[in-house]
Amino acid sequence: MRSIFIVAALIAVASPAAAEEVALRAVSAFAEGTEFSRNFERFVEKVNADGKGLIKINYIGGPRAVPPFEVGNAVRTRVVDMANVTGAFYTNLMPEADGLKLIGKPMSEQRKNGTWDYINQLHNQKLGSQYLARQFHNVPFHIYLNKKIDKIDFSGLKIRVTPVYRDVVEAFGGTPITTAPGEVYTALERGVADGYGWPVTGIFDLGWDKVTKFRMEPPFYSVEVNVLVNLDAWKGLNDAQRKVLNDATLWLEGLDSEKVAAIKAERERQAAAGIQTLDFGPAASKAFLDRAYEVAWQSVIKRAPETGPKLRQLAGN
Ligand code: 173
Repeated sequence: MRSIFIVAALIAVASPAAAEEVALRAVSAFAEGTEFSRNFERFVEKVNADGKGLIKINYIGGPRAVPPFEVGNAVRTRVVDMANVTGAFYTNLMPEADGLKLIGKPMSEQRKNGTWDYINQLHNQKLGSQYLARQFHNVPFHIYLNKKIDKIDFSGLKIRVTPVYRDVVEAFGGTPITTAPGEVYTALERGVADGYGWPVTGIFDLGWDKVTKFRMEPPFYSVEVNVLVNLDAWKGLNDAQRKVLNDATLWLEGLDSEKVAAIKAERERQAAAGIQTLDFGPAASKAFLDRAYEVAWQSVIKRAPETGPKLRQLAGN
């Protein structure tokens, strides 16, 4: 018994740095190793390398740990300290989060012009969290379909959605069905859904190319996948620990520049896999985009009448 105390005392004396290293538990709302977790996983590696002795992220993993639509609440209640999650998955706690997809300016600009600051305040207040990073501002969404349409009209079609696509699918006559990404394959395979919303990238990760016939043009909105840190956890860090996270954040946001080539490659890969594009020309595309932005802003402003207009003003569209 006595020897245990002696050993413990020796360890404490021998490695003071270890005692100061803070460990944060992190999850991703997207499956491990897939498109929208991968850059976050690179961020975790970087923080753990750069922050040695100061800060460490223990990455628990993807939706098997916490279901996607519960990740926001898990950060709020500090079930986890950090999460990689899209605002679309926590609109129940923060309706403004549905407006983040409508903000497509690079983060370097958003950090200068007050946009990041305002969105961070909203996260502080409503989600008890720090809005550390936002990724994929330059990656758009699409509607993918298994039934051919001859104009942009989803009448009679059941389309898998999250809050990202709900309003636009309804505005064009479709029937929205909400599911987590993990249920998309089965919904398509069984014909429960005739199509789905998803970014331009990532459909190969879970084998959806095998159950997808068409990708509709135009691309719309901006993907937003955020790194959130529970606010108490954030406040508990010292300056050096925060600097490791802030520096890694700027690096993570810079990875968006890789997406230009990735999107081009992905479109080619989809074509090679036999996925046909449905393109109704510039006039129909413009009408679709105008309506897509308008119905989405109206929906945000309706549910967040105090803050929604300010968000729209910052988005500038
Ligand atoms: O389609 C979705 O599940 C969704 O809303 C989303 C958001 C960001 C990245 C990928 C998917």
